[in-house]
Amino acid sequence: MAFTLPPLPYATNALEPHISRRTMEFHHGKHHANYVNTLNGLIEGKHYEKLPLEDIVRETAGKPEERAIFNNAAQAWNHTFFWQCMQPAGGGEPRGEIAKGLREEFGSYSDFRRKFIETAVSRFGSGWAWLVLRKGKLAVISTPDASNPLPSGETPLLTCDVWEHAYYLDYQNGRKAFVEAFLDHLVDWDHVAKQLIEAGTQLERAPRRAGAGGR
Ligand code: MN3
Repeated sequence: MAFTLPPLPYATNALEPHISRRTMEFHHGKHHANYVNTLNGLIEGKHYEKLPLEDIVRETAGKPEERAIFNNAAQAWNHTFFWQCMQPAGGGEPRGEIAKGLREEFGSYSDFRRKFIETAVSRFGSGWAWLVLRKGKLAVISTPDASNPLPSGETPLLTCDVWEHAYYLDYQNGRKAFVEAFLDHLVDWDHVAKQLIEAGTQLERAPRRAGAGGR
């Protein structure tokens, strides 16, 4: 069974002015579609055809001979997840369990925001910035190229695509401005909270420390 390109969860112009219709048309309609189509060609006649996308990613990670399959499977997965991480008029400080978790792990929402932006901007070349659940705690990480947190057993909660194709038409070389717009205007925190619930993990409460946010 071949994989199909999932439709966007909103209209191509729904994220304007932060992400233009033109960017979405290329990013979803060309880049994401191409990863799905290429993957289908690469796995034709192989046992991977019977596996869910996540399992293909986990099984091919770190295997040089399966690199092309890994790259296209991971990129197909990453993009579907990325679209779900955004909504029109989203972003800003979340509420609920995730807000508490961010405060406990990073000190405050603005400390989390600073760390996410710094991590996304300092990723050299192409890749992804993530908020993940790692052993019951929130962590901000980045991954190169197609790589994602699935093979290491971390639970992806939020991601931002920092490949140039994600922002170049709208922000040119301004990756920081793009990531700021993503956090301030686009993040769907309900989606993030849902990942946390589906992981079935209660966030571990950090031990109380003197001086909140001290590292
Ligand atoms: Mn992309």
